[in-house]
Amino acid sequence: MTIHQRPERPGAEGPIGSYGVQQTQRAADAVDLRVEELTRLGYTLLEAGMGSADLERLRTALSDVYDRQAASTPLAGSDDADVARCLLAYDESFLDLATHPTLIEFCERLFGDSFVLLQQNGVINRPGRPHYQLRWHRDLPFQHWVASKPIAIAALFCLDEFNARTGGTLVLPGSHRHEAFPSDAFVLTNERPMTAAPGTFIVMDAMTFHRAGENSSEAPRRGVNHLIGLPFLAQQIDIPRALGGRYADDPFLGRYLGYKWAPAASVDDWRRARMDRA
Ligand SMILES: O=C(O)CCC(=O)C(=O)O
Repeated sequence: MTIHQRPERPGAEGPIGSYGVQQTQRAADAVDLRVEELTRLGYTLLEAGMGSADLERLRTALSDVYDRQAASTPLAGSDDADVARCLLAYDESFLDLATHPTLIEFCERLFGDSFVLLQQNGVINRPGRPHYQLRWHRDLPFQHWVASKPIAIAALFCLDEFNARTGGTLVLPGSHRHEAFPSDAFVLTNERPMTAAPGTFIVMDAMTFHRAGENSSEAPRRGVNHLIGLPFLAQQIDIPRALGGRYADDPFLGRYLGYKWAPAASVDDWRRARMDRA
């Protein structure tokens, strides 16, 4: 995306009338427009174009992973109830989702070559059930500062229909640009419920305040959230370790899954890796 110096002549830019405008952001294609929405509003939508059989496979896989995790650490009644973590370490279909070409193209446009998967969580929003994610938060929680450029995004993949009845995500537009959480009156006036079909990524700047909506439908509303950011940010769960070294040698996955950014084991290792690259 480029900032374009606007010519003085009025009307030279086409149908959008303006005056006194000397700089204009250019969106050369649909991906640029999505990036612009993300940076200005704090959120955008990406269609993954996934078929119903693939969506159903992912729903079943999410349920299986959650049951396996709940069997090893009881989750009912805890803050982590109805959250399944590090899905791709349990089922390869979630690695396919985390590397979906539409999502990766968007990340490349936004971040350039270097970005890392920091978390991949399944979120099960059940009807009438409390959920930790029903409260407003940033996906980089406890942070009260703003960056001039996005440093991380949340890409929440909708496995079910997201709308006001099913407990679709609510966002506060522009909140990634302000340090403090807004007033109650601002929240009540400006919260925006996301409507999205299954197979859509709801992409937010990780500093945009958001929450899951209350699910008043009869069925669970499921999603898979991906936190993806610049490599100076730390993974919540050590993904290379959870994968047992798998994909480390793949040029893209070695970076995206975090192998490349792990702290060097020693000064010698760090120097050797640097020399190998030169
Ligand atoms: O499920 C949702 O609508 C929001 C999920 C969420 O807030 C999160 O995973 O951080």
